[in-house]
Amino acid sequence: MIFTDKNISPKDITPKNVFEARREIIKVAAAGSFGLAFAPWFSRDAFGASTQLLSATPNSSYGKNIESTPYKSVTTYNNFYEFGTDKSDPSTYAGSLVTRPWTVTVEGLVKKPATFDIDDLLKLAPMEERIYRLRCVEGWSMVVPWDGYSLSKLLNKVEPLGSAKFVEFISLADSKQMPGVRGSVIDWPYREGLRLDEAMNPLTLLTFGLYGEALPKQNGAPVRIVVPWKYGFKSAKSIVKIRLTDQMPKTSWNTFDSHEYGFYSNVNPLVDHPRWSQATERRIGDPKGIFAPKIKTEMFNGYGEYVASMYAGMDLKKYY
Ligand SMILES: Nc1nc2c(c(=O)[nH]1)N[C@H]1C(S)=C(S)[C@@H](COP(=O)(O)O)O[C@H]1N2
Ligand SMILES: [Mo]
Repeated sequence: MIFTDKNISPKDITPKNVFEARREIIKVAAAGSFGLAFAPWFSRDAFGASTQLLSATPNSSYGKNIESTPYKSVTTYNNFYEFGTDKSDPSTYAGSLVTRPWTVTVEGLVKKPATFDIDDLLKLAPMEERIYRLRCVEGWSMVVPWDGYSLSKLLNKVEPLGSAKFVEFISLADSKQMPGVRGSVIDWPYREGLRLDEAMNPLTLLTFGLYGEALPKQNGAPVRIVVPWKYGFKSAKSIVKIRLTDQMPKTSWNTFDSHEYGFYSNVNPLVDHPRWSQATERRIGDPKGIFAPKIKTEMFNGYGEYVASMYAGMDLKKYY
């Protein structure tokens, strides 16, 4: 079925319907190719989102039988401190973010450092859609169909040197576009990091979209990282630089308070945040709101079978 903005409104339909309908649109618009497809007749106003559709092949290897969080919640309940600290600030203010032209520089301990134009980066590898849980350190979670490809595909292109041990991610910090950067909540630019093996793990997704369309600005357009077994703050948004290093990078949250935010920050119900428990979580977008049943948080956010071996022998209470 194909519909236009004339006969549908996001308020009338369930997110699942939107998802399925979009799949149909994507199939028609992209006819099996990967990369970007434009459907100019499909108004962005219909869903309050961009018209830039991504043709992504579903990869269900890492997420089965989980209901995605409604699109509206995913795009209106956000953490993106460059646009303010309230959950509604990013969707209210991120409109000022300019996402074209945009480049991502990959540098440091690599054989072939390079700067990629975002539209080339989109086409570097086939786009996949993976339904991942994202667990925020604050105690809420969501389930999102993310569109992208494994970060390893990009890292392999630049050929990491044997001396590279860590990967640093640096977000844009432009106070002209990002009102939050004028304040000093955290140390800008937003910086995150992973060990090289974590960055190369196939689960780590270089992410360009969600629900089959280019990332809304509030979710980190035009490109972000998604690391599903770690607390959400490890998944840096709107990145402009990726740097391979031999030293553990200083990250924004670890610099803010190293007792509260460790470098690893693997989701772990057994290691509490100094100020609150991490044993349970609340799924955002649940129609029962604050009365929704608490969900038990899983070790590695439920991705242990793919990632636990990377931490064999490590004391995860010490390396939180
Ligand atoms: N640049 C940047 N990236 C960021 C953040 C941020 O404030 N700035 N917040 C992080 C946090 S705490 C979370 S939980 C996720 C939220 O992603 P979402 O808004 O797409 O759900 O983004 C992470 N990436
Ligand atoms: Mo978070």
